[in-house]
Amino acid sequence: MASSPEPGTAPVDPDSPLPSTAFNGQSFATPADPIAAILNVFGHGERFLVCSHARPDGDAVGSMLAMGMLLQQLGKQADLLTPDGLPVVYRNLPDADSVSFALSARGRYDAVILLECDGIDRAGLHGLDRYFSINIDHHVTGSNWANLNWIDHEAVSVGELVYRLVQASGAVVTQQMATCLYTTLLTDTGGFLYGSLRASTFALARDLVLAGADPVRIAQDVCFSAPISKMLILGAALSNLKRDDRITWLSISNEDMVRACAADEDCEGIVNYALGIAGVEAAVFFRELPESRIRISLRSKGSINIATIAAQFGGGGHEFAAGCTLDGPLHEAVDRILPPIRSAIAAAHHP
Ligand SMILES: [Mn+2]
Repeated sequence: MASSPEPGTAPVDPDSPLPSTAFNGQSFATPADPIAAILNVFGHGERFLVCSHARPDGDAVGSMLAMGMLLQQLGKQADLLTPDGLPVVYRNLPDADSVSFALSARGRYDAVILLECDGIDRAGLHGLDRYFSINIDHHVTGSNWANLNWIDHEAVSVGELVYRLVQASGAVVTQQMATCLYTTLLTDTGGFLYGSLRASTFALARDLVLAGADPVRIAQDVCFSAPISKMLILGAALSNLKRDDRITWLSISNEDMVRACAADEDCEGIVNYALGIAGVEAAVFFRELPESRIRISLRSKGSINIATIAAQFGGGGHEFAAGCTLDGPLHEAVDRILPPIRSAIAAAHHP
């Protein structure tokens, strides 16, 4: 069950076992066969730590849980750790209550597995750099920062990569695992609407349903179980909707968040409402954080690569869905973000 958060920094703790020495000094970087390399590490270790990015989304939660189930089937110990609570819509997932909450990682592990993190800091956990690291990601802005890296931009979710590991390992795709992996597909494609959708995505969805995932039940849990605060914050955002030719943007202030008693997770997906307008090619959602920084979600319908724009501002993501964080105030963040989007759209139309 959830433990209370630990202090932000982990001093050297004499009671804390040493990090693993099993793979120290080895650097696999980008092996030709990353699946075999990862399974090899699994085979040589006993205890693994599984993490994803801070403020976990459906892909983060579903792939962590499925990875934990895989390791358990392989006879390993797997600890799942996140610095943030799970969004309420994912708390019904199988084994969701096995996820621990802390701000630092401690204990003896043979390796830490970081799912969809473009750097070790993205996990929001202190102490991870002590361990042998395995990076599994599908972002175009992903980089080979870990000891062992597996980045596949074509995977629709990191869950898809976990599924391939499960298959290669000979483990059984249980109903619980299928439910978690189907959730990663459903959420990272916005309900099979965008992302790297191809026939293989639907073949994978089919395999997962055959393995016991219930698509209607999962959709109800994930898509139709929002707290009222999410609708209140959506209303506030839509009341600020603005348009300039092919770009739309909307925003919420920290005051809006406080008034609606809204949580971070309530902001998920709001940007898609701005994108869903005829003639619009790119949409931006600006959210003022309590410390007055501005968190920005960027979406493209396909004519421009929005990840390169996010990367200009220190962010990242996918070609058509990305994010970054800028200094406030809000109007200055708007003034910085819109011009490169305008230029990219103009270039796409008059190359
Ligand atoms: Mn993902």
